Amino acid sequence: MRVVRATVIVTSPGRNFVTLKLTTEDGITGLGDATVNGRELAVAAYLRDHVCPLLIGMDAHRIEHIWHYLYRGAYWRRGPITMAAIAAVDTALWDIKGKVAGLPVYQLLGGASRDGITVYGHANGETVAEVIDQVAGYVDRGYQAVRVQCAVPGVAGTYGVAKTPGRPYEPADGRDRPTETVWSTERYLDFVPGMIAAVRNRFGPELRLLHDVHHRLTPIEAARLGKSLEPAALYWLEDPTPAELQDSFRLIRRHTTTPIAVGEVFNTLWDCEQLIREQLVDFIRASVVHAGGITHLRRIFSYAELYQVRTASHGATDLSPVCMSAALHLDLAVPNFGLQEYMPHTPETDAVFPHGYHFADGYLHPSEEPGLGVEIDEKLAARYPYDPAYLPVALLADGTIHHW
Ligand code: CS2
Ligand code: MG
Repeated sequence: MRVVRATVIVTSPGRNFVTLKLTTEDGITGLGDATVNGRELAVAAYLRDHVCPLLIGMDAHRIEHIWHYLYRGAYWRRGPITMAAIAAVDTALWDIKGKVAGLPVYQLLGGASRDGITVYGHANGETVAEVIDQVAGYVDRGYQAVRVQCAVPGVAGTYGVAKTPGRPYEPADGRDRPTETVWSTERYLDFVPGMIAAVRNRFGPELRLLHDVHHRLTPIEAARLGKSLEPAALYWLEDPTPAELQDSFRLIRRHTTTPIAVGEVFNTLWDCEQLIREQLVDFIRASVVHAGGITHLRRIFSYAELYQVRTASHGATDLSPVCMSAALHLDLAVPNFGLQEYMPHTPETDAVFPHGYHFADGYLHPSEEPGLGVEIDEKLAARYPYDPAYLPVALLADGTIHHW
């Protein structure tokens, strides 16, 4: 079953998405997400110029072989751009295989290990009272887990807090260059434990509470934060410190039992091999689109299973409904599923990517359609041309560029 067409679709229904569409000789199509927030056109070019021409004539059934052709065969391995491109090809091939088999992809991965996917929502606000209101809204809608972020007093433009209440705090909004925000570790560390304690006191012990640091702390600062949050029994503390140096998580571990989640910027197993093997983290947040597709993410999750590390795939709005759909099929099948992030897309995005996954009673359920159960309305997509946008940068008061 040969691939006869490979097209890259760039569309911006409220934010930018890059999608690969593969077509086989018998007219079956498959979709893959290739979006890298703020660097979208780099992946589009990598796909169009270097990958799509190679796919024409290949047997669409040989998913594992094609994955290695693009990875081992390329000399230049890893990195977000390469791995997002490989991910898109891989995801589209699983979609095609499901359609050919007449089965949803999770059935090809071993079938359902659970009845639904537990997801967490995003509560964020300018004040603790606003955050508490938002958490209450999620609890009312049946959510069992909520991430809490609050504007830090005196830190203008705290990342993770929506400018328009109820809208995603994303998309990236720096049109010509990144917006500049100011970061203060001192104010942040002073404020966050009290904010989270207030939410915990209001909602009791059962609700799973999460908090994302976005890599802003040094290892010892992260250790201090983890320790101070122990009474609040967080479900996880996310990205407490940049993870290039995997050893730094040993230092955090030495000081706190607060569970740690990392990995939304990881691209392969090699980015987290030590973190998992030494049990330095509790949740692995790698995603289908940024970690080489279903094939490679499944490998990461299987490795994590050996060490009792659970899955927690990234699911922000810069990952398209194609990626969300693929994540849900994998989440349903793997034995060590932990929690799935779920930030609903805007109605404009949902219209461009009609999909069958749906939320009910605190769980997301993948589509039962053959394949991934998501399509792209190309006519509608064409009405939303690429719109340049950058994520913000954070600076210290003296102008030093701080970590993302
Ligand atoms: C965040 C994301 O969802 C998360 O946990 O860290 O909002 C992240 O900042 C964006 O996806 C960046 O592209
Ligand atoms: Mg995060």
